[in-house]
Amino acid sequence: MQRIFSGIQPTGVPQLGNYLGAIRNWVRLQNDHECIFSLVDMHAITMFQDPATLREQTRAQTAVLLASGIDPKAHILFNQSQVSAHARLGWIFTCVVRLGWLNRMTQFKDKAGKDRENHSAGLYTYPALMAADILAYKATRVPVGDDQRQHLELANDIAQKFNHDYGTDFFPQIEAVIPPVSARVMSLRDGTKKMSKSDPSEQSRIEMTDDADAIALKLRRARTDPEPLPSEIAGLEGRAEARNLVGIYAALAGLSAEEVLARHGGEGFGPFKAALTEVVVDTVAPIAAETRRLLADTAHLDAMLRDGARRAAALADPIVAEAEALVGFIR
Ligand code: AQP
Repeated sequence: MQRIFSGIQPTGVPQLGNYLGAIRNWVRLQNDHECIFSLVDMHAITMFQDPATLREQTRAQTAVLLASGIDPKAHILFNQSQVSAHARLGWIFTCVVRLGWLNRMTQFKDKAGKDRENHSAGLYTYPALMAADILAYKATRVPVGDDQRQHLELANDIAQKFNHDYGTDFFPQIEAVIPPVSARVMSLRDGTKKMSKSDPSEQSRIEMTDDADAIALKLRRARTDPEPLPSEIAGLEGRAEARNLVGIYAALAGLSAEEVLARHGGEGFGPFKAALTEVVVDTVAPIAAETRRLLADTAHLDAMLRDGARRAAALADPIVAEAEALVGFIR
């Protein structure tokens, strides 16, 4: 059975893009893969996080993952900082990755913006730690949204350079598993920006803990253009917001964008948004309710993360110890 690793940053409440681009895929992959899922809190602090909020968000995300159908007994679910193998291999990879490679990463440019000098070195070297997250388990498949494609290509470059430098074939190549539809859900306020859990505007995203009223309000306020929906896919050209809402509907209803347009083409956004609200609420409301129930017992969530971390460490420690020996560290 192939081994999968994937992570999510506890930088806020998971949003619909995280769900459609990653979490939903994770749940399906559990059927025929050995899965390791992580709340990557070490990545989260590459941008400052208030400590109490970080703890709260780590638990909230754990609860959303469980409510979405992640099975922590058959698979592994843990928070990254509890398994030291990530930091150890992350450092080795920071020494393998080239500055020129990191300079090309568009996520750093997007997140740092013009104020590059004032961001943490961790935000810049983030892809080296991400490569370590995966390769500490020699995982070969990584389910992610389209925004992470470039980081996975870099992880393969790092693995290849490590193997070359140390004369080994120790680390395998990684394959990205990117969902065919809604690999990139866009902001409700700006169809050219991806939906993000740390976007300052809460109106820009559907959170996986939103209730039906909040979802309806956010979708009513979602930016659109004055034209009705087209009946053909070509009519979405240059209409980023319309394309995004159609894409969300399609992903949640299990339809293609063409099928959505065949049903709703010619409608104004008023009725379409009402239909979309129903589809979104059908998926999100039960997850939100179960999340609230799970969050009532934080001691249970913490114990579950500790158990996951113990099992993750049992897999990663021997692999990372072997990498350390290849590098020349005495043990
Ligand atoms: N808008 C999106 N559409 C599709 N997939 C998405 N993902 C994130 N946003 C979208 C996927 O969710 C997984 C976990 O993401 P992450 O938490 O590691 O970091 P991120 O990609 O930076 O997500 P956010 O929500 O934008 O977080 P912040 O605001 O903290 O930067 C990944 O597989 C990602 O592809």
